[in-house]
Amino acid sequence: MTDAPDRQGRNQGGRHEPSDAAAAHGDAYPPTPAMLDAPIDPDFAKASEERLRETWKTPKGWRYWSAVNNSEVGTWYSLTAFFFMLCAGVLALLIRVQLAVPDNDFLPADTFNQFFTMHGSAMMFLFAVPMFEAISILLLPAFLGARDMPFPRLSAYGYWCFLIGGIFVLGSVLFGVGPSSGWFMYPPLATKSEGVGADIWLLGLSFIEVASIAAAVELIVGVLKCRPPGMRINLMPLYAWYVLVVGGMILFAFPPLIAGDFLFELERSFDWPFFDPERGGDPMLWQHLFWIFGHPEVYIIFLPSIAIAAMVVPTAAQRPIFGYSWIVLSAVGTGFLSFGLWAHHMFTTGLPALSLGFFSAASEAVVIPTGVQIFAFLATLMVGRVTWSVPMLYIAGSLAIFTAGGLTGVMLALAPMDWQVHDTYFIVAHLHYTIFGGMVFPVMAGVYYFYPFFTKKQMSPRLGRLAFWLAFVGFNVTFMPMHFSGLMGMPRRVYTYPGDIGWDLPNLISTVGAFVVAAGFLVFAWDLVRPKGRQPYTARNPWNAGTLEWAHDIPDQGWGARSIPYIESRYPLWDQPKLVERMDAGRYYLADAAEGKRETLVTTVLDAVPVQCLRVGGPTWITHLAAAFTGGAFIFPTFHWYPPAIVCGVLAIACVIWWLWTGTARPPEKTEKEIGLGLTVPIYVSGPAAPGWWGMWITMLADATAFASLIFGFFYFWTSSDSFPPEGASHVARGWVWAGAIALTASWALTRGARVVNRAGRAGLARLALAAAAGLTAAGAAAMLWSAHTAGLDPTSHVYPATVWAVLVWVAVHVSAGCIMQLYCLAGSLFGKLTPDYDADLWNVSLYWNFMVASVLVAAAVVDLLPRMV
Ligand code: HEM
Ligand SMILES: [Cu+2]
Repeated sequence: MTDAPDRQGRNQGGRHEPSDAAAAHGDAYPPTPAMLDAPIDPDFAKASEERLRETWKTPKGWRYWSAVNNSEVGTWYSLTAFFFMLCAGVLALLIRVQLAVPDNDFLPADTFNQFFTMHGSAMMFLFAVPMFEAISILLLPAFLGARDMPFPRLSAYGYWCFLIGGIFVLGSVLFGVGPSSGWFMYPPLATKSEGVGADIWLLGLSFIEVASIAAAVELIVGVLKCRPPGMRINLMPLYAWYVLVVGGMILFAFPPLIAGDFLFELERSFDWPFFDPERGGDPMLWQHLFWIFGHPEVYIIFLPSIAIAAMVVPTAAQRPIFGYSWIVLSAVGTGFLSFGLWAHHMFTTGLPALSLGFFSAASEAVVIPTGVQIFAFLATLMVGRVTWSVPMLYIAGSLAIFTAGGLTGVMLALAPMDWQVHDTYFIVAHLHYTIFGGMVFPVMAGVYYFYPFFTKKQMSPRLGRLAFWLAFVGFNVTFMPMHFSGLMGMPRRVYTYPGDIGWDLPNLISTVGAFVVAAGFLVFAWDLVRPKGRQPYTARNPWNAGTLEWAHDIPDQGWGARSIPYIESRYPLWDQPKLVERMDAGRYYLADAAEGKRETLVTTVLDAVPVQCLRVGGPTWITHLAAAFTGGAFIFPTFHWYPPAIVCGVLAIACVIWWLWTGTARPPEKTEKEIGLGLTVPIYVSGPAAPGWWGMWITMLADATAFASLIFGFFYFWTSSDSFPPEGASHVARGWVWAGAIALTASWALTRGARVVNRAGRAGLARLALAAAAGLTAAGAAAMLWSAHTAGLDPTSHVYPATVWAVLVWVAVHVSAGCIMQLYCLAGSLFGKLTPDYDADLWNVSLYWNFMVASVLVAAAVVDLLPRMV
């Protein structure tokens, strides 16, 4: 079948690639067996090994915390996410204690509200999504034989943001000021709620979402640009495909929520009435924005676990996965479909019948790609010789639980069923069945499976089985009865209930079950952290897996792979017999660190032909500072302390500038470098071949999605309300809006022009263009804001002026960032960081401005033209 790994058709150069990339290497690429067997000088091999070790060594002592390498950051990240999960789990136990018996007064009502809100929010935002990113940061470079992620300092920054934000959000319940309106924060309950709880939720979680998006960008670029030579896109391990799909989903799912948070916080802090019906607002807009995020979120959580299963299953069956391309297609399909389902969370809000039908059908349809993936796994297991390892046990348990959750999901996707059980414990049962089956058990399987990879030690199979049975039985004892209490009418989010309506028994059983689950997690956690010092190192590839990560060194080395291999198969360890031996001998690429700089290989997107030797950042403290100040900029506004927030914001920007200036796109000491096997590649690349350019593109997709969500809000009000704009409302001053738009368009043209003339060697002209562009940007941003101010638009009076202001403020802030970038390039040109040959910064900044000019024009049209149309 077409699915079999193709071992003949090596890199012929894809159509969309610089197809000459492979040809440019001539006879040197791909490597022939003769080249790979050529003798190497043992002294040189030893010396290069030493240099490599020195370059990649992890700092010792307190400097350890300045590390940025993916193995350190990934470990901290996953342990932190696991810790947050345990905290959220303790809250769940307290909830269950309160609900164990009727009329209980163990927790006061408000505390109970804070606990379930924090339980849900922490599980979703501090555990489920970050856990995927953490595990991926940890594993991805190993899957790809890369030395590190393409932007290691960005991962470190993301981690420190996550830690600060997580402690801040979770800590609020300790002081009794946590959010209490449920994990989806519906207005008007949440807009009107007293205290800082809702602000902590909005700002703290936005901060974490920004970090999540940063990690997603990095993971996507890692998959696209940092694969080993020869690993064409259809030879990638399935996990990498899932990273691509899930990363893409994060890019499109989180920004609507961030846009919603932005509007919500403007309402809470400054009384701009987006969700207040008395002044034209509409609480339903929040529900849409939340669930456009919230439903894909479910799949963002679930697909990575499928990805883990896709790595465990072939190993357990000892044969290649069945239906590779079908699995990839279904994963992509699930990703797309999941964006079309959000309204099934809103079946009871009085949507039109047609929408109900559409969203109901779409919700049923998503079963198909999900089913394809599960059947592909079952088929692989059926034709293979399955070894019942502990990871397989967890996978089997997860399939059973997930299927049960999927079945109740199919029931709920029918609107009439949903009307009956909406907001009851039936939903609580359903959501935990899907989440435990779709995330918790697969992650535990992954931990057992990959533990020998991380630590070179084994977890105990005996404890593993014990933990599994406790968690599995406890889980069903907890959540199965909730189906019945739900059908009996017990609403979710109630802190107590009377004793005479038959809810006591199922609730008591649930509480007992919850403690059994907790016991299972404790056994698991103990097995995870118990000292294993005296245990001997495991074998190198203890499960006899076929994928590249198991070629790792024992004991661990910071360099990841001694040399970066040439890959010809999906299961190189099974199909390329001499691979590991040659990797270890340093026969492949980048076996040396001659200049003592951390380097990894960049390849083309489709065919993985080497195109660049990328220098990546090493240990630093600047990321911690940047994260702390970013945290301040988000955290102070929760308490309405704006001056310190502004100071923190400015300092955060200063840190980021310093970090980019000193650590990225520095002109190298030589243009090209020999990377082994007779191959020479450039060290510095700008434009579409460079990872940084891809990083900018992908970031801007997320940013554009957030902007599109704001515009969606505008259209939503415009179409669903007849007082938008209200009669006799004043509009923005047309002349000023368009003057601003023209200035900003000119600024965009000048930035692009600067790139062209700089390339042509006319640096002076480029500087002039950049200086003029920066001036025009400032003027343009001011003109756009002025257009609303001078027309006397009062954002607190009605949702119409508020929405206009929100769009204009968004644009003004973004172009101001663009102004800083223009000045950054200008300074780069003046101080020799940016030259006609080394102009990556200017490429990235003009790419940013392409997006800016589009949003400026859309904004001008929307605020000026749309409202005057009848
Ligand atoms: C020992 C494990 C767990 C137990 C005993 C548990 C228990 C509960 C209970 C009883 C509720 C309903 C609270 C109420 O409506 O009053 C709830 C809600 C929720 N749980 Fe869990 N849970 C567990 C694990 C998880 C996990 C692993 C996740 C996700 C990764 C999760 C996500 C949620 C969410 C999103 C809600 C909804 C919160 C809200 O209504 O705002 N739970 N949980
Ligand atoms: Cu959904």
